[in-house]
Amino acid sequence: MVQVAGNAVDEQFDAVIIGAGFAGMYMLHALREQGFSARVFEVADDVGGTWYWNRYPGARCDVDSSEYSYSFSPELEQEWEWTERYAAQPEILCYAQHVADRFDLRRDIRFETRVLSADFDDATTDWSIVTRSNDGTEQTSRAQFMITAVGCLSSTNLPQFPGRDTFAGSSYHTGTWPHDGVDFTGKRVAMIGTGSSAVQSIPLIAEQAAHLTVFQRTATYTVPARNRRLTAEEIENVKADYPALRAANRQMSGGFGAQYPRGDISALEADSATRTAEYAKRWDIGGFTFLGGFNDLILNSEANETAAEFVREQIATTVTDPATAALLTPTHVIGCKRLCFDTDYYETFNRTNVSLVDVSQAPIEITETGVRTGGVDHEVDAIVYATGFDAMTGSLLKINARGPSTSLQDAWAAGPRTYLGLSVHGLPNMFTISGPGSPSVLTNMITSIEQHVEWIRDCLVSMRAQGLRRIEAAEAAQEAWVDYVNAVADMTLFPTCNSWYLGANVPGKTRVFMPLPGFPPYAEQSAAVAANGYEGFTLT
Ligand code: NA7
Repeated sequence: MVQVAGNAVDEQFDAVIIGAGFAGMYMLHALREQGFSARVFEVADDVGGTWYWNRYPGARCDVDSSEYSYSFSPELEQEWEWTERYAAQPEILCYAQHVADRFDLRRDIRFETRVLSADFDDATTDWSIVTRSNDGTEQTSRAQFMITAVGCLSSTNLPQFPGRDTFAGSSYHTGTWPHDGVDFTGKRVAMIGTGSSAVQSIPLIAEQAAHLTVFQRTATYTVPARNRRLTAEEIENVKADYPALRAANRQMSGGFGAQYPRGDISALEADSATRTAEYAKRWDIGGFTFLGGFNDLILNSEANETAAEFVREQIATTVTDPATAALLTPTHVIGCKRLCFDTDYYETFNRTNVSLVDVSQAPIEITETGVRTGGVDHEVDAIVYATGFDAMTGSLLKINARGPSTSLQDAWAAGPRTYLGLSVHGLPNMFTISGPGSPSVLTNMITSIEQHVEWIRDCLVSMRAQGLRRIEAAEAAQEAWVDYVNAVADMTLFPTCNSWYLGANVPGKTRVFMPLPGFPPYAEQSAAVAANGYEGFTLT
């Protein structure tokens, strides 16, 4: 027990890190390498973050496995062997566990421990962080810095459907799936939602269940994932020059995908036959590259419409029942909600044990026996909520962080405001890895995580070298940054539909476009801020 400024505290660190997913693990490693003491708090009983929680059938990354991995250790890159083009959840979790063991991270991670509140003490320039472990122990830790690594999609969104708690069968959320799996054999299953989690799990649940009823509010665009086993030659080629692949990816807007060709003309410059051939080629490659054929698909609605129309044609030719095909056909801008990748999603609606119900005009009610919508009762044995997350801000706000004169809740009452997506005015010595206002979810998350972790590490090293104790984003710099993020987002088609990027999926959440499009300019800007003596921050 240590006594600090009259408060009984259990532990004192240079930094407390919240979350032991990919961000928290690398942050811990990077700080330890520089001789800082750090403690990680993690709610789960193991590392992995997103990949610990999302264990629903078919859960898989939508970035190629060779790219969705750490680049900080060449040895790690060489020793780990991915088996599939898009790694499935168990393999990614295994990778996270391997990293934890390889770098001996677990000894500084306190698992099954939730942060209840965090208060910054301006007199000592320390955060005082109260945690509660699953065994009920409450503890206060103090640390000069608090670094959040809570993930962008970690706070589940479970809509308050009337009657939700009266359902007599089993209920699941894709984001908190049971660890020993669920057997739907012989069961009637309701699936609410048609985002990525639903698109990945629907084909597999349909194979098992007696009947699957999908409740759709908005039709989704999905492109074939074309997942497959990697060949020994592909693995060897990547490993032969990993640094080149990483460097090329850091020049890509999303921090990944350099291995696939990109188009550098407008979709409107190509004639119709050329455009269709380009989309067909990319449909066959599968994945995000579908939107990479032309340079304006996410900038120009007319150009975008040509890609959207191509997908609509695929739906029409794949789904045999015309009414179901029509219902599955999206009308919004393609890509403004995160594009989904599937294995047999549209094909699944040709099965006789699958039905689709439109809930766009008739909200859902849950009854004791199932789902009621539009005056019709659908009796089921199990309900799967694939209703997504309170993205980007949900888990941050749960920390209950309070600065000397404001709380994070108050500072973000009208939506998240940050400087560089890394720091919030009013909350000194707090850093937010992949926070709102940074490229985060519009990129390969690991590319963005590494860039943020290294920036924060370098900042702490620089402060230590200069004997500085306190860093806070200046209000004017933050205001200018928020304006900049909005201006960049407004140049794109991203803000045009009701996506979780905007917070539109959570009733009552303020609508603000949260991520910043474009990794390379962001990496340059944040490096320039550091090079200019942490311009826009007040250091004391
Ligand atoms: P998403 O993409 O947010 O999808 C959630 C789905 O749930 C989506 O189809 C929503 O319809 C639907 N939803 C949400 N609330 C309701 C209500 N109240 N009624 C009916 N339907 C509802 O979450 P995912 O878990 O699939 O994917 C999240 C990210 O994880 C994904 O983008 C990848 O990056 C990985 P809506 O479209 O809002 O009308």
